[in-house]
Amino acid sequence: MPEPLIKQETHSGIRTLTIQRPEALNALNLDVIQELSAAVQEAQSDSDVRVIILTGSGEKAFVAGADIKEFAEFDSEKGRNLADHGQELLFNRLERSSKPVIAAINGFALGGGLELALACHIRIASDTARMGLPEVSLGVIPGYGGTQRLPQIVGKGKALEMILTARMIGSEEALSCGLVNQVVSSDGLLEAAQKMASQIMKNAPTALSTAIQAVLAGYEDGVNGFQAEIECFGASFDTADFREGTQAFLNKRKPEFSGK
Ligand code: DAK
Repeated sequence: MPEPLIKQETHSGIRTLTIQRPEALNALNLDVIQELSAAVQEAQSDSDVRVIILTGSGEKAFVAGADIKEFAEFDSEKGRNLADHGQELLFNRLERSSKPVIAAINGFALGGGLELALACHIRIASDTARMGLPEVSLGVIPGYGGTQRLPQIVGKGKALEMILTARMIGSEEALSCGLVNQVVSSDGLLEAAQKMASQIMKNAPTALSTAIQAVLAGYEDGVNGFQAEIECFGASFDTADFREGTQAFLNKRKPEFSGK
């Protein structure tokens, strides 16, 4: 049996997915995209999983981009179809995950690798991480949502600077422009991601997923985010988690959320 491309580990409600192609700096080929998509789907339907952490194997790279050897042969039709398919299969699925997803960026996050991290809800980087969208240096543009999600996160000006210069930035610059939420030392990266996951997990699962949905609604074409928030807010009152959260507060005890 060949080694799986995605290692899956679960501890205390946290599912860690590790991309394992260290010989190619965890570059995203179609097999990785498919396996990772299946692993994300599995984590969604596993009731033991509350938060997902995504990282890369080895100390050098989170993901050094789409696999250049693989996409070097593509023509315009294949490129367009794969962008469409890949975005739906993995990147949109990650972003729309009802369970919070944290990217633990342990090294290079370039091109499709940075786009993968951008599709996660929270990014924590090691102080050695290097991030960028170098696609234009290869004669293409970001094709897994980078031209859309990067400006949403860092603003149009910084995003255009990063995309047009193809320059890699370090963790501190990434922190200062809001690309990452936190920077920690390499050896403390997973621990920091787990700590953030544990803090998130104290909260009601139904409220977490509804909050993600409401935030994303504001970025959807033709959707009024404020109206979506009103709907999501109203729906929260019908959950067992809402009843448990408020009762626990009133009875001065810790809530035990069922996720229902
Ligand atoms: N693809 C394939 N192999 C890669 C790779 C990549 N993106 N990045 C690194 N590798 C491989 C190297 O070829 C090398 O393999 P061997 O030669 O040992 O067999 C091994 O990983 C170690 O890399 P280096 O020897 O280069 O390591 P260094 O420390 O010297 O340099 C580096 C590290 C990250 C600076 C360098 O490896 C590098 O510049 N890598 C490429 C970065 C890059 O340009 N990434 C691609 C960005 S473009 C699409 C949608 C989206 C995209 C494409 C298509 N469709 C929908 C169709 C996205 C495109 C991109 O991501």
